[in-house]
Amino acid sequence: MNYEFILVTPEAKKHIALIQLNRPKELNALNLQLMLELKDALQNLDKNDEVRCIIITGNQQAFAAGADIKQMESRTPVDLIKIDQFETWDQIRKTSKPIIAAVCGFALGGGCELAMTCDMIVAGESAKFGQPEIKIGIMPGAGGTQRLTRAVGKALAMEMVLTGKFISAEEAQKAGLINRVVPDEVYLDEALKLASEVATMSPIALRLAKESVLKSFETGLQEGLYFERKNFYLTFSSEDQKEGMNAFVEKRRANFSGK
Ligand code: DAK
Repeated sequence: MNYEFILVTPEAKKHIALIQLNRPKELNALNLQLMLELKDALQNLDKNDEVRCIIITGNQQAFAAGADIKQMESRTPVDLIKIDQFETWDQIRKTSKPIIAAVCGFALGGGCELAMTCDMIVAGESAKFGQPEIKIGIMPGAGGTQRLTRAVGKALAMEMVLTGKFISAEEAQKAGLINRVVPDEVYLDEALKLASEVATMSPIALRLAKESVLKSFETGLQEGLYFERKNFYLTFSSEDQKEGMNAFVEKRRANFSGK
């Protein structure tokens, strides 16, 4: 697939792939084509054994200002059902490798939802997060009411969803929505640093650990603990478990092969 609206660097650094949303004039508004490209890129990177962590970013002005309003404006419910964008978003959510959103500028509506679909968020200090759909007569449709509420709690989520208010990177960090705030000039470098740390780990353990953390959003405690236990046992079937523990005993750095 040739990409028109994203730029993909499969090896931005060792074991780290970078996807840049690339519709700068439209503040990276997420049109259907862009989302299909993103899905395709993530599916390919997920299958690429060299890749252990993926970063999704935009530019200094915008991560993404939401779904493309101009493209959505004349849609009917039947159009929406036929297009079935949820299939695309679901596939993105199913990426098994860790994804870091490197956010600067606007992360609004679908842009905020996309960042929240990632596993960690690093933001430049000018980043603004919001779910302003209410201002255009709709409401969040790609997880905004659910993931935001789980991350920041009811009070702030309600205010953001019902008034469309934006929050700053600093507020987002205090509220638990994002991992760290850094100066704008280094937001991507910091995301790469975090990704580098992740990418030194066993890819199998990363996958099972990510799956287990995400499971906690969907289950009660007992079921979640049971799921975690199975994945924990499974890590012991990997060569990486032997290597990791051996390296500890031998007081050296582990070199994980992904087997
Ligand atoms: N869609 C289309 N174009 C957009 C856009 C958007 N979301 N956001 C910005 N643009 C375009 C502007 O139209 C403008 O284009 P020209 O007029 O120059 O051609 C250009 O980007 C620059 O924007 P502004 O001139 O407005 O720039 P400002 O700095 O003055 O304002 C802003 C920046 C981000 C505050 C403003 O552009 C803005 O309010 N944008 C809209 C934000 C918004 O309402 N976002 C939520 C959209 S609804 C679903 C999945 C996802 C969704 C729904 C369903 N399924 C899976 C079914 C998501 C829905 C949404 O995100």
